[in-house]
Parts: sequence; C-alpha cells; structure tokens
Amino acid sequence: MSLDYRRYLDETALPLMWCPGCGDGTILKALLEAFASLGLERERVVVVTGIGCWGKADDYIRTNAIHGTHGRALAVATGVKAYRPDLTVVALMGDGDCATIGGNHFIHAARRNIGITAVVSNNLNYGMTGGQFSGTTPAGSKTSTSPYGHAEDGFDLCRLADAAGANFVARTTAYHYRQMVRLIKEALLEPGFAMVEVASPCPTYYGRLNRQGSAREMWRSLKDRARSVGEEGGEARTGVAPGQRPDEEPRSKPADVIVTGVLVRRTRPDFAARYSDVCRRAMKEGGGEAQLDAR
Ligand SMILES: Cc1ncc(C[n+]2csc(CCOP(=O)(O)OP(=O)(O)O)c2C)c(N)n1
Ligand code: SF4
Repeated sequence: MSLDYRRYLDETALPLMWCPGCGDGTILKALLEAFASLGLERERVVVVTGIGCWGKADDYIRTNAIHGTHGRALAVATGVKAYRPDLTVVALMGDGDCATIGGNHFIHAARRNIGITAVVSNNLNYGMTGGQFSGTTPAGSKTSTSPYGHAEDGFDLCRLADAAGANFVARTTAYHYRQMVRLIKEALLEPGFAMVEVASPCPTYYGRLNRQGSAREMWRSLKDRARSVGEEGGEARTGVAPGQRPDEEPRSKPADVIVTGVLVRRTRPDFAARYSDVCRRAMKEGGGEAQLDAR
C-alpha cells in the first residue's frame, strides 16, 4: 500500500476524533488513497462537509475545504462546482446530512447531474448528536428517539440517487477497503453526479442500542452481509443491476443483505456541459450581447 495518501492528510490534527470501532477513519483513508492514486493536485480539490461525525473529516484533509452547515454540504458544493467546473468537488456527508435534513439538496444534485462526488457514511443514525433516528434508519430499530422501535422505513440512498438521475451510484462497506478505494476513484472520474454510499458502523449508538455486539462484531457483520452486485443474492437489495428496470425490483428486501458495487452507470451529460450549451445559444441568439460565462 502506498503512503502517498499522507500528502493529503493533516497529521497535525491527529489523533482522529472518532470513537474506537467507528467506520469513519477507514473511509477517510480510502478517500485520501483515491486522491493519491489519481494524483489529484491538492489545490484543485475542494472538500465540502456538513455537520456530524463524518462531517469532521475535513479537519484532517489538506485540500481546499469548506465546513458547511448541517444538511447543506451539497448546496455549498453545488455553488462551488457551478462556478468552477474545472475543480474536483467532493461532498462528505452522514446519512442525516445527506438524506434527512439535506434530502432535498441530494435529490436535486442528482437530478441536475452536477459533477460532485458525494461520499456518504451511512451509519443509520445521527451519530454526533447522540444516536437519534435519521432518514435511513430501518423500521423497528432502536435509537435514542425510537426506544421502542422506529415506526418508519429508511431510505435506500442508492435507489433514491438512481431515481433522481445520478450518473454513478455505488455502495460498499467500511470493511471492504479495496472496493471502497476503487469506487471512490471511479466516482471522482465521473463528470456527472456520483454517489458512493458506505455502510459504516456506529458502535457507540446504533450498534449498542440494537444489541449488535462489539465493534469487532459489527465489522464482521458488514463483511458477512455484503454481496457484490451480480453475486447470488446481490440483486435482492436494490435490483439496479445494469439492464434491469427499476420496476422489476423486489420491493421488500432482506434487511441483512448489503448489495455492493457499481449499481448505476449512466452517460447523461452533466450540468456543466448542458449549461455551456445554454450559454453558447444565449451568446448566439442574443446577438453577442449576453455576458454569460460558459467557462
Ligand atoms: C440545522 C441544524 N440542525 C441540527 C443540527 C444538530 N446536528 C448536528 S450533527 C447532527 C446529526 C449528524 O448526523 P449525520 O449527518 O448522520 O452524521 P454522523 O454524525 O452520523 O456522522 C445534528 C442533528 C445542526 N447542527 N444544524
Ligand atoms: S458516535 Fe458513532 S459515528 Fe460518531 S464517532 Fe462515535 S462511532 Fe462514529
């Protein structure tokens, strides 16, 4: 394993603030390794975070960074990418940030197909504020705000991104480090909206309240429950394997299976390309008076 990722790591900010057994440290390393193996220039990368445990990741990253507000990472990232499509823009979000308070931004970033790479640490709850339920918490789960079991179903983030039109949608787990690096790299190379969901353990809250055992047992369970798309059982959870229509998917899914790999790959033109076209038309049809910047 190359140590090049350290170029992107702010070692002066160590030790990491995350609890022992949390998945976020591993996701951080995978992200930095993806940066290193693509040889990204630090000055040309903008990492945008919201608020939350995973939202603290920018503290450790030596690129440009904006620590936004809760649920608004994609709104900020959209502004950056719209103004500077030449930069690599990465949004790091927890499931609360991405799919709950920030859900509307998530849907519209995917619909707009804007060239942002979203890396979502999905630990099924609001970690930072004490383990409340989020938009991905599965029905029946115990959280600090659902001590008798959660009454709602959770979003499947990948299906949501797919339905909204994202070009690249993938899932992995914090356990599957090599796959995580590979998927993040692919996402960074995608011109349109790309989302990598990482199933990540929160042993401190979700794991403890749902009696999922020690941190080690939670990590082992991620290993055991993962099925690559195409593998037996791999379509059960999401059915968005290439060539399969969403309406062919089973609606109810075995909660214990986590389908991993690239679930959606499209070639829709991204926002920057479409907006450039509009600007060119405006310049032409507006008789050269339009001053829009097509970049
Ligand atoms: C507008 C707003 N609402 C609520 C909060 C409180 N808050 C901060 S972090 C957080 C939850 C974070 O959960 P998630 O995004 O899933 O990230 P995690 O901590 O699990 O990584 C909440 C509710 C806030 N900071 N701002
Ligand atoms: S509370 Fe959960 S998500 Fe937050 S650092 Fe601890 S284990 Fe990780």
